[in-house]
Amino acid sequence: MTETLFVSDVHLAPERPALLALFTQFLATRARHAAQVYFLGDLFDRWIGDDDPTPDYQAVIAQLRALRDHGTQCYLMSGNRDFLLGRRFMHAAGCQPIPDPAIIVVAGERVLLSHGDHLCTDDLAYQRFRRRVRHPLVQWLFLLQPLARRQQIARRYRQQSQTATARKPTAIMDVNHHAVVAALTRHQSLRLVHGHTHRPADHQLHVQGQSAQRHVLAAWDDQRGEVLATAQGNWWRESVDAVTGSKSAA
Ligand code: LP5
Ligand code: MN
Repeated sequence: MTETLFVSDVHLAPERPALLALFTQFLATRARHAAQVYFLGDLFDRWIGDDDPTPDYQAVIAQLRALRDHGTQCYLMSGNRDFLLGRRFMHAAGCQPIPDPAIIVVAGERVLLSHGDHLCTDDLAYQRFRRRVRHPLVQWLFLLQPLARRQQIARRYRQQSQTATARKPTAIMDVNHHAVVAALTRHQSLRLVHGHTHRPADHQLHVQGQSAQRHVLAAWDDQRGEVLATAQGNWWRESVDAVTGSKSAA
């Protein structure tokens, strides 16, 4: 049976050893039984450039590479915290980069993949911030800075973001329904898989008179992660934890 897994918002960071261990275990065990794994953004809590020599990051790169060498194809989309993942990382980790959004065909069905942040169109302050940091010139200037300076800026952005999100109404930090319907319509798809909002759920909706699904992936924490899995047209969620894994229907 050919299985495809979807993972998002792991938020790996050197200061989170338990999470690194959980993810390492996932790559070495469950992920190896899948034909493909799609990482849909924010695999890292922050990414300041592929030249970062942090040993924990180098270990993750080696583990991703080992998964690929074992025969599992890894596809990687970047998110709002790790959008600076570049070609050097992808090559070293044996991951194939995919754009946001991306269309894949699974069991004959067109499935739309996205991190999800660009669908949060009601969060105007974030969309302004996003346009600024995604500008190639801004990124080029950032990458010219020494590593220590980049660490400092990234930490400051994360702090600013935590302060800003604590103050924002929760409704504006979710995806906008019209943006979701427009994206599915544009890409002629009836199934969307995304992360970012940290509100795991399986939503039913209607797109041009047809029934559609929106699967929201969960963020990982130190004790537990979650993957969405599909095989032969069936979709389900699996828990990833340090002791055992359990299944529930999507
Ligand atoms: O990720 P999450 O869920 O916490 O919040 C997001 C939005 N926040 C972000 C910011 C990231 O967390 C920080 C990314 C660090 C990346 C490291 C590389 C640095 C590269 C630099 C440039 C090339 O994406 C948050 C959304 C939320 O999702 C829900 O959708 O609301 O958006 C914000 O919080 C943005 C604020 O609304 C506006 C922020 C203004 C920041 C001003 C920065 C000043 C600091 C100056 C430092 C030099
Ligand atoms: Mn995100």
